[in-house]
Amino acid sequence: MTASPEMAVSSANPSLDFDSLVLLLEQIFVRHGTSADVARTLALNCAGAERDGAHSHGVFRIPGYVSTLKSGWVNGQAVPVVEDVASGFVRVDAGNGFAQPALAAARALLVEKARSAGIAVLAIRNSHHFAALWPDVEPFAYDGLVALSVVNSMTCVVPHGADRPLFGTNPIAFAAPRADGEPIVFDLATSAIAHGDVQIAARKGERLPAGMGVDGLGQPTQDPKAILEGGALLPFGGHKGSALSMMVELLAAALTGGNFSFEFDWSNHPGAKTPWTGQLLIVIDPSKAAGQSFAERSQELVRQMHGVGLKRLPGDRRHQQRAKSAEHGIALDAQTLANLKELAGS
Ligand code: NDP
Ligand code: PYC
Repeated sequence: MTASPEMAVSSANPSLDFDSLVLLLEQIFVRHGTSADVARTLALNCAGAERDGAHSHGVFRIPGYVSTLKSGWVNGQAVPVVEDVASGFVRVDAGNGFAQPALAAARALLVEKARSAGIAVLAIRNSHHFAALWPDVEPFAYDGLVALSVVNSMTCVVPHGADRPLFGTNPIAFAAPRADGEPIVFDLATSAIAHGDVQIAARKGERLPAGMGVDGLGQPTQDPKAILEGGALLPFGGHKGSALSMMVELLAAALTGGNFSFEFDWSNHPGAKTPWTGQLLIVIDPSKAAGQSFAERSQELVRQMHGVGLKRLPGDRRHQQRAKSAEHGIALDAQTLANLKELAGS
């Protein structure tokens, strides 16, 4: 990485190439107390989200990472401890650090096990996940593997039929290879809307669509501020999304040894924003399956979906945005860029 952020910026219409944005974000993380390895992993994740237009988990999150590190809530220097516990099971204690470095530390062992046993589980605990989930699964599909991941977050979602929040926004991400084209990837919160998107709507002064959340009195509201200030979110799809959110709590917390979304208390750490929970990944080697290659079968499914009129697959928007960012740079508004540089001390 040789580019300096300044060199890549045009002040009239600021945009950065990917490497320059990664470098700038690494500087911010290191300046606020992470190790160089953790900084690199988080910077790649966050810059990748911004590049792909996944704005709710791109540079918008940087002030939250910084205030969390300053609060002492998370250990930015943590070194994950990887345990090989069974032929198809790997455990990682993230040491109150971030989940992505824990995944990076266990990845080679996880892939080795998935390729030999056909399937392998990675259970990460004592970890903080403040990012989009697709970056955790998509690389497996580029390697010809199928991957599923779940992570729980912080209490802000009312289970269907309940009257107070308990679940987190609890996303599920899935990635599968296909023969011609980008892997099939989806990544969705099990809440009707991600907490990050509620914050973005509140900042922009926009109202939300109906059915996303309730105010502090439990009444339906389309005002994002009412949801953020004492209100709560609803699961997507009523009882169905609620069941999936419950499953995420079980897999990401109960199965890993991590906290449920309601189990941690960050009130003594003002500025803390990163949920201290757990994450589960399941990786399958589809070459063990019967019949035609999995990638050919998934290509056939896509072909049939397009044949019945489907224009957009999950992931298509991100990949289109990724191509645009490669051509024109990653667009940032001038104030955002100035704020990032200030945080980087540059
Ligand atoms: P969206 O509702 O924006 O998108 C969900 C999925 O559906 C994406 O894969 C998206 O693909 C796809 N999609 C959206 N619209 C269409 C369409 N019209 N046709 C076909 N596919 C479509 O995501 P969410 O708001 O639910 O989640 C946003 C992010 O927040 C996720 O990355 C999630 O991981 C993250 N998150 C993280 C949490 C954490 O604890 N770390 C907690 C909660 C959320 P595409 O990307 O191509 O648009
Ligand atoms: O957007 O819901 C969210 C979220 C929670 C934790 C990180 N992102």
